[in-house]
Formats: sequence, C-alpha cells, structure tokens
Amino acid sequence: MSNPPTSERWDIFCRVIDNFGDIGVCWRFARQLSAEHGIHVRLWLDDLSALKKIWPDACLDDEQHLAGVYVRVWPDAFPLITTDDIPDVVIEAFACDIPDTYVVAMSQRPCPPRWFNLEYLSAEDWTQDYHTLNSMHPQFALNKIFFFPGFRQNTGGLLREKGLLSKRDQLQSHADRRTQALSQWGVHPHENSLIVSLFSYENSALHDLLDSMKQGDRTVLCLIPDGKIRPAVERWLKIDTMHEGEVYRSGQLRFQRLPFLPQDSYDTLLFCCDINFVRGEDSFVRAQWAARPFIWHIYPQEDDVHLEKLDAFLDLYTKRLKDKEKQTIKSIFFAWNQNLGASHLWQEILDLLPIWNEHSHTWCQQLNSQADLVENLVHFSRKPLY
Ligand code: TRH
Repeated sequence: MSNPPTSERWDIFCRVIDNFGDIGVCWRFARQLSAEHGIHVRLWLDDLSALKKIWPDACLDDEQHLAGVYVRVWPDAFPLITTDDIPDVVIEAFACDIPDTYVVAMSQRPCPPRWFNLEYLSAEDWTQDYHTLNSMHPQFALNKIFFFPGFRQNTGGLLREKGLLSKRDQLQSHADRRTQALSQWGVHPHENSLIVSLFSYENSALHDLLDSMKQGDRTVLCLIPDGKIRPAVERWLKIDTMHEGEVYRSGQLRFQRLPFLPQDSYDTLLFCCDINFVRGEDSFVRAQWAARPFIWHIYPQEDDVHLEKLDAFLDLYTKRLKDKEKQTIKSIFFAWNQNLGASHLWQEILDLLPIWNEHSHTWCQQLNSQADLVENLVHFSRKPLY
C-alpha cells in the first residue's frame, strides 16, 4: 500500500502541553507520512514519556527509529543545526514555537523549506478563512502557512490512515472478531449488554450519569482505560481501587478497568464499543471513524471559549438530523460538558440509539468522502509557490 520512498525530508516539532493529544496527533501524522508517502520524517519531541505511553515500543533514548519515523528528543538547549540538515518541509505543531537557531538555519538554506503551523482542530467557520493563510517572518525571508484540520472540504481534513475503515468493518461485521478483540483485555460481556468506553477529563456530571445508568433499562459494561476519570468512578463505587481483570457491579452497571492501551489498540476498543465517551482532539476524531455514537468532553479553555467550539461542531454534526434529534444530541453534549444536570442524559442516549447509530455511519461516510489531512498537506506542500 505504501508509496515508494522519496528523498523528501520533513521535520515535525511537537511540544507536549499536557495529556496525550499533542503527541497523539503528531505521532499518527508522522507515521502516516512515512508509511503512505515514503517521506523521511524526523519528529522532535520534548517529552518522550508521553510517546511511550501511547506507543510502548518507544524508549526514553534521545534518538530512536520507530514505526518508520526518526524520533529525536527536543532538548531545552537545541543542538547546532546546519543548513544541510534543514529538510524540505517543517511542521510546527500547534504553534509550538520552533527554536530560534533552527529558524536562522532555515533562512540560510538556499531554497527555504515550506513551513507550516499545524493548527488545532475546530469546526468554527473562521477556520475556513484562515486555512492556508501566510504569515511573513518579521526578520527573515520565510513564510509560515497556517494549516487547519477540519470537517469540511475547504479545510485541511482529518487524520485518516489507509485501511482504517476496512479494519473497523472487519471487526464490526463479525461478532466473533469483536469477542476475540475484547477477550485480549479479559473483557467478556454478557449478551445484550451495551458496551461503553469512558475516556474523559474529571467531570462533575459523572455521578448523575452513573446513577442513571445503574437504574436504566439496559445492562451496561463500562470499560475505563486508565486515566483521570477512574478515581471518580472509584469514589462512586465507594471502593479504593479498581483492579484490572475484575468486574465491579452496581445495578445495571458493570465496570472494568483497562490499562492505558497502545494507540492502535485504543482504536480497536472504540470499534468494539456501542458508545464511546472521548475527549480532546485525537480520540474525538477516532470515535467518528468508529462510526458509533460518541459523547465528546471538549478540552476546557478559559472564558468558556471551548463551548463555542463545541456548538460549532454540533451544528455541523447534527445538520442532517431532524430538529428534535438535533436538540437532544446538543443537550446531551452540553450536559456532559457543563454539568447542567445529567440525570436525563442516559435515557436520552438510549432512546436515540437506533437513529444515532445510523447517523454515525452517514456522518462517517460524509467525512470519508474528503481527502485526509496528511494527503492534503503533502499535496499542498508540493504546489509551486507562485
Ligand atoms: O489527552 P487529550 O486530552 O489531549 C489533548 C491535550 O490535552 C492537548 O493539550 C489539547 O490541546 C488537546 O487534547 C485538544 O485527548 P486526545 O486528543 O484524545 O488524546 C489522547 C490520545 O491518547 C489519543 O491519541 C488516543 C490515545 N490513547 C491511547 O493511545 N490509549 C488509550 O488507552 C487512550 C484512552 C487514549
């Protein structure tokens, strides 16, 4: 499937601000560039432990070759770099500010590299106007281009590697494959149980949600990869620690703790579950490729800016639904993000499930009809400048 190797070289700079989204996005991006476009990718990363968490084969060495990518630690004192060492394309992920000495070397390269700032994902309208805009460097003859991922044609698109959706279909259309996949984590759901994955930030709506799940119409198996939400579930269960491999029961609800999974295994988990609670940026996108109902805990920002972002996404996501369904999905997402009282949330999700399942597929097909982020960026980077 992969293209023949090229002599093209790209550098990606990634700073881990918090959690796993920054490296989650950059790591997928880097792997896909190498695997599908044959590009020599060097990833400069300031926190290797974050990579190790999502990709356990990684080590903490200053340099390593991994999944077709050359990974280098990004130290505080950046190594001396010559113009020969500056590649054809430089990606600054999420405005992470590449080192000054590196920028100087970029400016001295006979043919300056294409320089992109890969932005955070947002469905807001303005991102379409800003997508591929340039900014001239104040001092050097260098141009930085802003590249916005997005859900619409006139944006950069979403990360979607080749073969992802066929992997999903293989798993979702064969019940025995799902059983097999789940059993690798010691998960053996009862027939007719709804399987839910739970990945979110601390969330004060959680207790209401669990109370209503406990008393709901359906048996639920809730799978919790290690993370911020587990202590709150333990408090709700009134236990000290959930142990891996054990099932905890309360009313209609059963819980199982999972380890934090390697990134590709986490995709498998999303494919296996009937409903996915996801967060941030990367798991949010992956849940959409899983084509199952999902509830997004958006990354909270100052002055509630994130709520505008949430609203913009929901407008797009629910565009093809009837008013009532639209409103229900909006109220579910806002209840989860704003603690508006979530006791109604579970029943609303259950009532909407048949329509929501269908909608998840339609939405996924719509997204899949667009080129992916890596393809778009590679294509754009090869366009002549003038
Ligand atoms: O971890 P996140 O909250 O990440 C971020 C950061 O907070 C970042 O600063 C912020 O700007 C951004 O969100 C919007 O959520 P996200 O983006 O979903 O990243 C999680 C990554 O972890 C994703 O690549 C999937 C991966 N993952 C695993 O590999 N294994 C697991 O078991 C789980 C639960 C997740």
